[in-house]
Amino acid sequence: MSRSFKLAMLSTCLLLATLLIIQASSLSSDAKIYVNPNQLCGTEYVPSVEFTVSIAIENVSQMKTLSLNLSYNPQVISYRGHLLEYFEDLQSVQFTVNDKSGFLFMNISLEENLTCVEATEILNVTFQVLKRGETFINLTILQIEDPAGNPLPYTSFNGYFSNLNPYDLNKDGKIDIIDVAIVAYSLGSYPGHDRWNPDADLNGDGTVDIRDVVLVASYFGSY
Ligand SMILES: [Ca+2]
Ligand SMILES: [Ca+2]
Repeated sequence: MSRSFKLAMLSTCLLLATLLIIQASSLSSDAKIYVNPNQLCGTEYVPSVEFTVSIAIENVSQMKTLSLNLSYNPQVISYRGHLLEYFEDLQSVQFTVNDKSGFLFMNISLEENLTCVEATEILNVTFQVLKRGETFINLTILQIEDPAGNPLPYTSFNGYFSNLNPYDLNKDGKIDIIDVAIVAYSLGSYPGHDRWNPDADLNGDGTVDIRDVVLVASYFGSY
């Protein structure tokens, strides 16, 4: 066997082994459960506005039961309602909301096992905005099992909500003298400078100068 033939054989084997590893890892990948959209940010979410997030699942095989906790900051948003209409044949449902503490708990058992690759919405939750602020919408999966009661591997992802004004630098829900002072403190600074604060560079030009102070001052008194 010539040397070049052996080398060609070796590289072919390596390539095949790599392909097998890639295939094996894609086959064994976890289910993905997440809050959708994962970020909701904007000053248009003023108090009393409602918004809905969904809990979606992808890439799951033979799911029989699912229980989860969704928690949020009840000072910022409030639970308004939920929809669980995707599963017409639920064997059992437990649903508890504690809007005072800021969490909801759901435990469902399906009549027919769920197998899906594409995103499937399980639950929609509607919240109402109470005030300016930010909150994680934390998703904790407590249990996801197949019909035999074996736990299924999964990865979960949280959501985040913020209606804070970008000029509200101390994130207290209003733009006042404190925010102006925060910008003024960084006056003359630039990346690497002792007093550099990227949030104070409101026009994003790489330095904090009088233009940034004028910008924050122009929003004085707003929310
Ligand atoms: Ca402020
Ligand atoms: Ca600037």
